[in-house]
Amino acid sequence: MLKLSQSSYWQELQALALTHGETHLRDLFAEDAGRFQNYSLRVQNILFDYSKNCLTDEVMEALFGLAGDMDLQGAIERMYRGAKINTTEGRAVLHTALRNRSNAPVFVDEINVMEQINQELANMRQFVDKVRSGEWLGYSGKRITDVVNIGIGGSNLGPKMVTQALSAYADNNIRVHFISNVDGVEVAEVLRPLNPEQVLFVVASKTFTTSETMTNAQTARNWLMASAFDERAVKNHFVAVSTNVEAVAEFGIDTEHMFTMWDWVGGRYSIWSAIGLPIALYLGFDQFEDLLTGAHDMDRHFRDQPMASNAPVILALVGIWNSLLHGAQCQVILPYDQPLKSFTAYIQQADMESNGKHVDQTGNRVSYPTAPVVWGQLGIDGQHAFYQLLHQGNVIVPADFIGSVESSTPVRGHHENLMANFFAQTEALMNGIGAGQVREQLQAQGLDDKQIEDLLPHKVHEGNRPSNTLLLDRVDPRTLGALIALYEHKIFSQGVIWDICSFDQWGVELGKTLAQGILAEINGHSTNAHDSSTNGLIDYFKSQRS
Ligand code: G6Q
Repeated sequence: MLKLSQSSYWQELQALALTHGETHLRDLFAEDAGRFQNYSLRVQNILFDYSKNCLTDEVMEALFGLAGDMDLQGAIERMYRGAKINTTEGRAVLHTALRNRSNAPVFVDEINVMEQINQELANMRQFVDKVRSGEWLGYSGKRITDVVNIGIGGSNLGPKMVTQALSAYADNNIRVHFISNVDGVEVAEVLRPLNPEQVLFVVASKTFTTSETMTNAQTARNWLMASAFDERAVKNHFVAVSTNVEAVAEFGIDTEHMFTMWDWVGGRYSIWSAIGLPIALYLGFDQFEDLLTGAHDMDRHFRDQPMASNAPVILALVGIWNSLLHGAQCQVILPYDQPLKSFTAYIQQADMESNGKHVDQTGNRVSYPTAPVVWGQLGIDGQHAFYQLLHQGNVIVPADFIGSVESSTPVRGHHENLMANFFAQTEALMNGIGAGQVREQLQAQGLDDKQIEDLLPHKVHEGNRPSNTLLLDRVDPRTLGALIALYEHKIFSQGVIWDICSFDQWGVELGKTLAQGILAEINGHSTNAHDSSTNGLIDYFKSQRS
């Protein structure tokens, strides 16, 4: 396989980026009445419009050529077939198998993992049905009303995002809560209003060593004991999701009440495993399966569609093109759908933890930007905050706009208002407002020539700011599954093209290790083993505590 810099398409794209430096999106739309049709496609209840990016057929051809040179198709096959593509950890990467509704065998080290996956799904269903039907009881014989997930990062963001996104599909049988922060404020806030007799804790940690999660789990256990005064109550109120049987048993959770995952499930891709248990408890297992089905539909699309009609591949290539053309190192994700309020945070982890790497697969420093800084929040709130920079700032930030044709909770007049803003923003970013138009507006307001010339540069919007639009039929389990998988495969495709290992996270591990050492110093003797700033800060913190 070629190195990226050896690909003639990569060189061609760099040349095209120079040629297109002056091209305005407005002109591309004026030249081609079919631009929307040509640069949009519909996949699994999602309309994907990428026409508001400064692309031409020539650029697209070169991008597809680049993906070919980097053997994207081969890499897709290797992932789906269970090859150990997480090279620095020697692991397969099989979130696609977790939602493989076709049940076609997938082998890792000659073992068909579909058997283990199906067994675990069956365990989950049985447990979920017991809890939701009221058969599973708390220590005092009362049914479970509240599930509290204790986990962080990949063991928190997904279940939290999905349960928020699909709350319209919940039957209020069970409420869900999330504790991730080791800041005691969170555990106190979540637990204070709850009744320990009716709470089920899901301690979610692949390693079962993450200090934030273990600290919170221990506090939750103490909280339960303060009510139950009986160690046996742990059995009724704690289940675990982990790969670490010994640590789960040591914590005191009955390993019969442990759900497993495997080393080929990365934390940020684990929502499809038993890490998704809070989703299933909240919505019921059938709806969790719909989520899996939606993702599987997207998996089939990604594996089978030619590049020219392959949504995740195109989304990835558009991102790469924008980083070349505009030097864009940011990507803003703007949902116009209240249920998707945590979607950006979820994709932020998936993207930045996967592709935030500066060396290629062989360990050499790369000469091109890799993962962008992914940020954003609900678009409608952002409009009244940071959109100023998107429209007129001195930096180009490619934007993904995500909205729905139907609201999951229709309230008369609201959705139309929301979506009017949605369409207006992508148009404004693309078109801008030229000097001529601004001058006319100011003249119509009766300003004199001097006033107009003074104001003009401030009111001109250059436009030509790229965006993608993803218009869902509605946020439902199946469509949400497909949307998440779309982004997962985008991230994968970019990682392959940038020739980086997308599935390790050594930067996360570093923080975990360092904090452990410092915690010992906070609780015991300072070692002064750090730089003067870190030593000084630790000493100051200790000396100022009452
Ligand atoms: C995800 C990351 C990270 C991880 C958390 C929690 O890909 O590795 O976000 O999920 O650090 O780890 P545990 O599940 O092991 O507690």
